[in-house]
Amino acid sequence: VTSLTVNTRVYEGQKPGTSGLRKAVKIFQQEQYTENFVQAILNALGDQLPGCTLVVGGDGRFYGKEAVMKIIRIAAANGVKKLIVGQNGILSTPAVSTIIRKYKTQGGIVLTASHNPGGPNADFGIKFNCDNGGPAPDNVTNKIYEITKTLKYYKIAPDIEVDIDKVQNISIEVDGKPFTIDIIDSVNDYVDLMKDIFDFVSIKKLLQGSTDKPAFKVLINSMNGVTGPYVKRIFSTELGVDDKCLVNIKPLEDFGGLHPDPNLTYAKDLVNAMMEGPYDFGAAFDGDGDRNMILGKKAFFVTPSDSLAVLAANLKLIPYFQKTGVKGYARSMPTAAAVDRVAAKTGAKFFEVPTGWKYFGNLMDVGDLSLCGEESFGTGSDHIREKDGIWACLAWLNVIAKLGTSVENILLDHWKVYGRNFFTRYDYENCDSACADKMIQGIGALIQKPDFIGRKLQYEGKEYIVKQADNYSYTDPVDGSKATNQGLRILFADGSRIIFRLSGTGSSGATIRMYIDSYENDPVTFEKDAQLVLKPLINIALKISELHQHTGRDAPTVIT
Ligand code: VG1
Ligand code: CO
Repeated sequence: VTSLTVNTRVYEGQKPGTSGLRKAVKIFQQEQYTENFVQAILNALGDQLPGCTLVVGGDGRFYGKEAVMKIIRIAAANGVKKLIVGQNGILSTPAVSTIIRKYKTQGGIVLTASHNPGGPNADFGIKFNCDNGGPAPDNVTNKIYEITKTLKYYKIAPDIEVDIDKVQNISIEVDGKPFTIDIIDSVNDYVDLMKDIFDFVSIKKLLQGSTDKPAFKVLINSMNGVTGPYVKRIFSTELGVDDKCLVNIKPLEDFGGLHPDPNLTYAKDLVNAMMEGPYDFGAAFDGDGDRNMILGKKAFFVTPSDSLAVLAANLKLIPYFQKTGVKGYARSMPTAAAVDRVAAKTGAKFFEVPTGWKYFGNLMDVGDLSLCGEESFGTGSDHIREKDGIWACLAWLNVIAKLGTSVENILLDHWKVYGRNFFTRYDYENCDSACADKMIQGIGALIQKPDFIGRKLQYEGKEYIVKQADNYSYTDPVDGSKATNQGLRILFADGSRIIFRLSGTGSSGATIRMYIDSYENDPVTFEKDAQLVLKPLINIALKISELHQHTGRDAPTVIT
């Protein structure tokens, strides 16, 4: 086949956010909109583009297959040598990272808006991952964005037809040069990696039970997202779990109307089933499979920040880390500081980075970081360069198999040793952008006042003394790159924190995130409700931010 060069017009606003370009499907469907962004990604590859290999796949949401076909035709016309494409266009985000690393490709294109709803009236997204398997860092996404602002044409080979629902290897000639499309099974490489990392024999024993131990009952919910086929293969085929305990495991283009974000609000189904049912362990994953929520018996909730700390403290129970050793731990800035205490106690290296998985990559690449996480239900390790929902679930099961005790007891034991970081996040979704900006400016001005440091903030008899307040910025210790404007922080003398930032993953309006973190080491508090313990700080945060006055909101959309 031969390729064409097609004149195009510039679309504004093709600026990737925290994790790729996310917009309404309708926006991506505009003539040449998707083509432009894909061409910009390829142009940003520069010298690496001719003859390169890229991975392509996504979370199965609406418009995904169409986007895959566009990418195939555009990549072919741009001198890409080979594309590795997930069957049906399906690859979870962790699977893309796995495949990029395993086959040493120059990168991958992930078609997902992650936890955002899908369908013709919801969201779509395109994300580029680099040759280390991780989300493109700021310098790359900035370059892509700059290119979109002046793009004049894209190249395409419109006559390429291929059935991406069939595993097959196709070689054709494009403008006289060889071009290969390798449609692969979506789950094989990922499952192989998991079996290398974890002790499947012990996990299977735990889940099946034995003569002296009843089976440990799990309930896994894929929220109609991409993890379905992975869950089916790992939990049913490999570990022998009854299919009845694996729910919503068929990927649907609109996620069956669900908001595929595994938290207490949007994964209410799982929470209810855990409350009522006989299950010892529950897990849910987001649309593209990189997030996880872990619940114990009777829906005992493990906060992501605690999940990270518990895994950190028990990492050596997992075969992979017995081999590689534990190099260091990290968390994103708003994540509660529970893992910090594990790092301090074990003497491991510790890092705090801005929100977004791309900031962990360099530390992993130089061998300083083994395990990291975010409060937003993201947990992962240096086995790949993305957070990994199924990995986190298996890590928990591996730890439970070795400790031989319940999720709740693991947490209680952990708090006894380290104390407990109470944490909550309030999300105010879809606020008016101008109002949200004004609120952030207001807080920014307040915390800059010279007398703000040392100020005593009170609520119902509880008093917090401001120790430090700033707009968080980060310098990458590996390449020296700087990220500024990463969230407003108020740090108190007792270690408690209030943080405000605006989301970078929404597709309309502004989402305000308010994060509250407070440490307690008195065992009588450990089993208390976080909302109660944090009430004074929550109210202080609402008051000083004037959130209600700015947004008109009385209550958050989601509390986690
Ligand atoms: C959110 C989370 C962040 C996460 C990002 C991508 O970003 O807060 O921790 O890395 O989503 O997750 P923001 O900018 O909206 O706060 V995923 O699973 O949507 O790729
Ligand atoms: Co995700």
